[in-house]
Amino acid sequence: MVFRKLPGVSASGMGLRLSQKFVFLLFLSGLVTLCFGALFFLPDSVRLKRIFLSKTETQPVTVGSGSENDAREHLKRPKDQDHPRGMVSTKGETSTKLKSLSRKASVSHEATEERITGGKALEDLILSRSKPESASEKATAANNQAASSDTFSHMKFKRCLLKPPLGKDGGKPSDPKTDERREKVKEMMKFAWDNYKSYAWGKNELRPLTKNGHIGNMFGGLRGASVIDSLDTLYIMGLMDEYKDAKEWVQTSLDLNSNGEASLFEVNIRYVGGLLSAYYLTGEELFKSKVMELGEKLLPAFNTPTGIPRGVINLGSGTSWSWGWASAGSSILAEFGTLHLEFVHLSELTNNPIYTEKVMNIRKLLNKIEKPHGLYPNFLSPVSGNWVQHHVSIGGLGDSFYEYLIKSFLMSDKTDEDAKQMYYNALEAIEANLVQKSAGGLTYLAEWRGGILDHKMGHLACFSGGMIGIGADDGATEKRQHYLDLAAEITHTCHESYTRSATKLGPEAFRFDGGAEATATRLSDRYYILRPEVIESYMYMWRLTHDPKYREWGWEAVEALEQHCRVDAGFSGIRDVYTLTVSHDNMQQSFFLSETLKYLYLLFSDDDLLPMEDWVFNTEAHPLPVIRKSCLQDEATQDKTVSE
Ligand code: DMJ
Repeated sequence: MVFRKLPGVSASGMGLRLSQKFVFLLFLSGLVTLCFGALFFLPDSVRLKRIFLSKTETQPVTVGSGSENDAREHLKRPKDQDHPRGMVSTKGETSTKLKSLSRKASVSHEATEERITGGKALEDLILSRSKPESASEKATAANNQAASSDTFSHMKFKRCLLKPPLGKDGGKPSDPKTDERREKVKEMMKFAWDNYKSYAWGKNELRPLTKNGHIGNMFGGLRGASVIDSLDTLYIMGLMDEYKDAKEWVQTSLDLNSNGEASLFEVNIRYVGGLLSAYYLTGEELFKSKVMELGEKLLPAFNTPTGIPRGVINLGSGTSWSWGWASAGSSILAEFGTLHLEFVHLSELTNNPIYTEKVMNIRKLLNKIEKPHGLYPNFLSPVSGNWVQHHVSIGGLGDSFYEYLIKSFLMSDKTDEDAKQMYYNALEAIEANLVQKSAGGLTYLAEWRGGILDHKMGHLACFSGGMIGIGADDGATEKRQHYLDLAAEITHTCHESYTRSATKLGPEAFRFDGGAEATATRLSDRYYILRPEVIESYMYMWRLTHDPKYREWGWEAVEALEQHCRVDAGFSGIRDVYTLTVSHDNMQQSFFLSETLKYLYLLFSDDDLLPMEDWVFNTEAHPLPVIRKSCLQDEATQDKTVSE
C-alpha cells in the first residue's frame, strides 16, 4: 500500500490502524491545500507573486505598430496564447492579482463596486470564481479572462466624469411643451423598437412594409445591428424593459464567430461603438467582454504594407481586401479615418496599446503625406500610401474622418494636439477651397474633383454644421465667432434643403447650379433614408447657442417623419422627398434608432443628459467618455492601494 512506501516513516511501524492512517493523511493533505491556497487568496504580496507567477505574465506588452508582420504575427498566435500576451496589464501588480483571482469566471460589476467601497467583494470574487460555469459563461470565458485584467475600468471612468451621465432627472426639460415633444420622440423609439422586435428580432434591420427582417452584407454575418445600435438610446430614454430585452439578446444570441465579409467601418461604428457606449453607460461586463472579442477580430484588417486597413474583412479568417468599386484597390478616407475614437477606447479597456498604435499609425501617415491644397482626397492606396484619386468631399467618402479629428482632440481631454492641428489645418483648406455662397445667399460645401468644383452637397455633409460648432472653442480665439457663424450658416442651408421639399424632409444630395438652390436636380438624389445628419447639427447648435429655432426645426422633422415615414409596422425611408404621394423603401435603418431618434431626444432634453464636457459621440451617435488620463492614473493608484 502507498502508506507503507512513504519514505522515513513507516505508518504500520507506528502501530496505527488503517482508518487512523487514512484520517491522518486526509488531515495532512487538507493542511497542504489550505496553505497553498492561502498564497493566492490572501492580500497580494509582491514577494509571493514573484515566486509563483511566471515572468511573462508580469511583462508589459510590446507590440509593434502597423506593419504587415505584426498583423501576421497576431493571426498566427494560437488563440489561447493571445489573451495572456495581448491583455497583460502594463500597470503592474494589482491587475495581475485580480487576473489570477478571476481566471475562470466573469467578475460581476456589482462585486467590483463593493470591493472598491470596502465591502465584502473580495469574498464575492472568490465565490464567483468557484461557481460552476453555465454554457454562456463558458462561451465568453476567454474574454472574461481578458476583461478581468482591469476590472475597475468602468468605476474609474465613472469617477473621472465631471457630471452624472444622465443628469438630474434623465435630462427632463422643465418646459412642458418641450417635455411633451421629448415624450413624442420616446414614443417613436418605442414604436420603432417594438416593431423591430415583433417582425425582425435578431436580424439587422426591420423591413416595415413586408414585416420581416433584413440581414444584408455589411456586417459579415453578424446579426442584430438594430439591437446593438439601440442599446444606449433605449437606456438614456429610460425604456428599461426594452433595454433589458436588448441586453439579454446580446447575452444569449450575439454570436461573434461569424465567417462573413464585413465592412470594417460599419462594424466599428455600429457594433464596437454601440457595445462600448453600452458598457460605459451601464457598467455591464457583458458588453465589455463582447467588444473586446470583436475588437480583436478587426486587427488583421491592418495587415497591409502601410498599416492602412482595407475596407472589407472576413471576420473568421482575418483576410481583408478593398471594395471592388474603390479605384485601384484603394482604401476610403471616411472608413480608415473613422476608427480612432473606438480603437483608443479599446486600448483603454484592454490595457493593450495595440489598438491605439494601429490608429496612430494611420494618423502619422496622413499627417506626413502631401495634400493637394491642404485637402485630403478620399482614396488612398494601402500598399503605396499614396492618394489614388483627387476627389475631396466633406460628405460621403470623406465626412467622418474630419469629425474624428476634432472629436479625438475633445475625447483626449484636449491633450491630443496633433489631432487638433490636423483638424484646424483641414478646416482652413476646406474654407479656402470648398466653402461657397450661392446666388441666393446660402453657404454650402462643394465637392472637389482634381481642382474642379462640383456644386453639390450631400445630406451626409450636413453633419459638418455640428462639427464646426463643437470645434469653435478650441481654434484661434479670434476665429471662435467666425466658426460659430459658419456652423450656423451650414445648418441653415441644410434646413433649407428640408423646407424646400414637399415632405419637409431633405434629399440625399442637393445642388447649387443650373438655377438650383439646395434642391436635388437628379431623380436619383431625391430619396431620404431616415438619415440623422441634419438633426445632428440642430442638436449641437441648440446646445451651443440655445437658439430656440433649432428645437423648432427639430420638431418640423418629427412631424415630417410621422407624416411620411411612419407606417403600420415601423418607420421607412422614402424614395422622393418632393412628392406627397410617397413611395416607401421598406427599410428601417439601424442608424434611425441609434442616431436620428437619439439626437432628437437630446435636442428636447436638458443639456445635462450626456453633457458635452464628458461625452463625445462617435459617428453613429454612440456616446464615449472623455479620457482624463491624469484622473484615471490617480484612480489606478487608488485601486492599487485598496487591493494591497
Ligand atoms: C451612419 O451610419 C453614420 O452617421 C455614418 O457616419 C454615415 N452614415 C450613416 C447615417 O447616415
